Amino acid sequence: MSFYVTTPIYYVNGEPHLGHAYSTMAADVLARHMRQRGEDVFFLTGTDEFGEPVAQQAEREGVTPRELGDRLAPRFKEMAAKVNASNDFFIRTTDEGHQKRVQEVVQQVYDNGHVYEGTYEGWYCPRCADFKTDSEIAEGNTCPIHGIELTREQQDNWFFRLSSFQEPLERLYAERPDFVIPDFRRNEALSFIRQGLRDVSLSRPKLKWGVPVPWDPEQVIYVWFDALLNYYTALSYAREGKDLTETYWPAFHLLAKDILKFHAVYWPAFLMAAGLEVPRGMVIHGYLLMGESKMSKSLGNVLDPFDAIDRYGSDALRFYCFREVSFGRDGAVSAAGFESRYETELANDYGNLASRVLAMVDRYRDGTVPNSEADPAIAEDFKGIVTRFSALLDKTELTVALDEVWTLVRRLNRFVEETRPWDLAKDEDEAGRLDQVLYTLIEGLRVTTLLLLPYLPVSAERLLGALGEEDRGLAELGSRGGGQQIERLGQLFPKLEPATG
Ligand code: ME8
Repeated sequence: MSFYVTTPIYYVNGEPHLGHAYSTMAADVLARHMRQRGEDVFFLTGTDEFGEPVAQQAEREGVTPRELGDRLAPRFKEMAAKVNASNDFFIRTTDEGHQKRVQEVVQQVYDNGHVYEGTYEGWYCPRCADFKTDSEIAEGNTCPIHGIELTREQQDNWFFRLSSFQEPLERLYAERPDFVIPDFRRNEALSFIRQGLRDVSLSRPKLKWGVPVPWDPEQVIYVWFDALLNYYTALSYAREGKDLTETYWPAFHLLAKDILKFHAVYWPAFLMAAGLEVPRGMVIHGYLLMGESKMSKSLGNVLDPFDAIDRYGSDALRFYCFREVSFGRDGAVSAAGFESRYETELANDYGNLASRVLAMVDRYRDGTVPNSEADPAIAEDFKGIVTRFSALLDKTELTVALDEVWTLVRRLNRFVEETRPWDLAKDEDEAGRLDQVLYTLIEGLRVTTLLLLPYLPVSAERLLGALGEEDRGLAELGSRGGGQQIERLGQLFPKLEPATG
């Protein structure tokens, strides 16, 4: 089976921040987990470089949009590498291959009779590059997302007959109840559809920074259609001489609530209009907040992903974001909270457990894992964890799945305290019990670490190496016997002096 997962492509109108890193890390957790399950995975991320949001920023900075993109796209690429994303390709919408394919698909939509020429007048937000419907206008005639005043705009351009897809979209939502998850986001999208859909612009006349409309070079394709199409176009040119579309399409999309309408309404309609398969599904996550507001650099106390990773490593940041904020909901993050979870959970709960257990096997059994049976109580707590965990990640429950594993990590810590292997080691008669305890702990560590691998790719690799585990597939407790040689391990998460204070 193949699994194709995408992040939004980020506008090159500012430096990448933790919000962008969050989406990329989330998609990476899914990609890595699916690879462990033996799926043939393709993971895409990239940058959105056309349209008003970029053109206006370039104007403010006194550079061309192309220059702005050339400066910022590499920063987003660096961010992906920095958070240890295992993406298979990085798309830039300025790529030739993307533009060519966009024109082909848009031409197809035109040939299929879903495009006409007309005039549109309405309230417009240039930061969203979006005309707002009545229900999307906030108090004082402002944009609910950006808080800026909307402008009255009239445009003569090409229109996409979105209105004629109302019924097909309602049918899609009825047939595929998990097309948009979580449920409350699905309901939001569905009620937007049910309100009645108006046709939307497919092109822009004034703006020159975009992909030309194939049958009317005076116009450029509206940035949202060009951007959404990245998910489809990338497969056609990501590998030279090879079209991956057949292998991987349709995609599973990951995005935040700000761009729900484009993905859950416009995008499937546009694909239907082009005669292409609609996405496999999409998951909508919330915002990371600093205090009460959406994260932004100007607010200070920003948890900078680059700084945090330089100090604590990418695993720590990945872990913190998914553990702290219930995935799907908005949630606050802070530098202090990050440091505290690093200390209590990564360093103490997990890192100490690993080094203690390895040290005991080294000391009491010369580094060889004893052949034994798992302790029945622990076996009971671990029972079915792979199935439970996989089912949660199938629903992109990144936080609940992580919580499940963490409960087991804590259970193993309690097991050490309860069994006191250091006392058992003093008593010859307890040799069998000590074998069982050590075997159970090693198995527990192996099983939890395999599950944690997508969240903590660097440390999990180190630990699996020390455990002598070569396989990366998920495993239930007790599925491996003893006899293997382990190695001692230093601190997986060394203690650091807090940076805040
Ligand atoms: O909207 N919390 O690009 P964009 C969580 N180019 N996620 C956040 C976030 C926060 N505080 N801030 C940003 C665009 N994000 C278009 C997308 S896709 C075909 C085109 C993440 O640079 C989140 O994924 O404004 C959000 O949807 C995305 O960045 C918006 O990035």
